[in-house]
Amino acid sequence: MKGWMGKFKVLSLLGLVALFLAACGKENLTALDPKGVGAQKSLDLIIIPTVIMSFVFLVVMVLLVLALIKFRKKKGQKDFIPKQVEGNKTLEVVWTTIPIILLIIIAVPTVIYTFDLADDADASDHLNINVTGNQYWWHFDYEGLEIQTSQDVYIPVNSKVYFNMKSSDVIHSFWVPTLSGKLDVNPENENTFFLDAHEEGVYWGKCAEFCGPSHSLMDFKVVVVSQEEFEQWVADMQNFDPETAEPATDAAAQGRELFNENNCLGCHAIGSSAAAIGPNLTNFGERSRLAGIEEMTKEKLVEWIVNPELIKPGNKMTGKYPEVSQDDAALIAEYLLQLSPSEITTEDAGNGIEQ
Ligand code: HEC
Ligand SMILES: [Cu+2]
Repeated sequence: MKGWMGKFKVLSLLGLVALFLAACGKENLTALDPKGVGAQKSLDLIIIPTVIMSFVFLVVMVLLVLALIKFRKKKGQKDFIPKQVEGNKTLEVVWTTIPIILLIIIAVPTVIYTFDLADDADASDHLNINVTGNQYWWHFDYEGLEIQTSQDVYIPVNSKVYFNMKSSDVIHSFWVPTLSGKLDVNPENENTFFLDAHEEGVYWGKCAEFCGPSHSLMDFKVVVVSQEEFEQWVADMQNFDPETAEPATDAAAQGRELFNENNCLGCHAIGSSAAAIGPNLTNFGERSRLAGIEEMTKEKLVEWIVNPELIKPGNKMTGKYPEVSQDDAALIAEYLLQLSPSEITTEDAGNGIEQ
């Protein structure tokens, strides 16, 4: 009975591990299907030790099984103490040297890749994006381009893009598993690394450092587009002038009035203003998700405006503006959803995890 229970426990544990790995392996939020230089190097560094360790495991297991079979007590054999062997120089040298060699084989590429990926000597020749991590959203400021955006960051394919990161509050961690490894985002100092994506697409990013109640909802997207599309996007964003852009419909125009009246502008910039207590909403209508995570529908947006706490507990918007009625929220939603200066459209495949 006990043995059966033990087996059951091991099986259920294995089941859980399999389930966990299956979730990790889903498209678009995986480190095992690299689409960028950093992720490719990380995968190499996963494979090398895995192969070496599997080989070591195999050799040890074979020796163990052989020893168990060869030296076990035979039927009818009397009890006796076998010859005791103490100290064997050759053996000890062999089993000390082999692990040293194996560790060197692992260490050399690890150290080389680590320095490669942290190297920012050529940063000034490339596009630089200043990133601010905030509880629970990401802000992106394109250096020299006067473009501010939040939640979704657009970059050109096959091009090194440097991310200079700082936090406005607690420690976060910037992680787009399909494109590269993680980098801590600290309040005290700036950390820099690059992404170099080799396939167009929308890649999901996550905050990988526990930062408060909505930490697990602190998602963002890296939208990788062709060089031409990127230039188009930059031009569209720069040409957009919130002062002169007329709302698409009457409802949207009313929504704009309400947006201005309800203190929304106190935290949300529309246009290239750098003020960013809340996400920049210039291209809100093009975002793949609401607040980084929710499906982008009018209903969800109304829900967010009326009570964001239900969607992201502990967020920094709740309670900081006058109460908004459902009807007013619907008009504001009309206004926000038509904010889309750029013609570049992207399809978001989601993070592959059922919600
Ligand atoms: C005190 C500052 C503040 C005020 C005032 C404020 N917000 Fe926000 N808002 C935020 C913050 C912070 C977030 C990011 C929340 C998160 O994701 O954690 C946010 C997120 C949003 C989002 C989601 C943005 C995205 O990129 O997905 C929308 C839409 C929004 N706010 C609309 C409004 C509207 C409409 C008003 C006025 C009725 C308003 N906000 C007032 C701070 C504020
Ligand atoms: Cu975070």
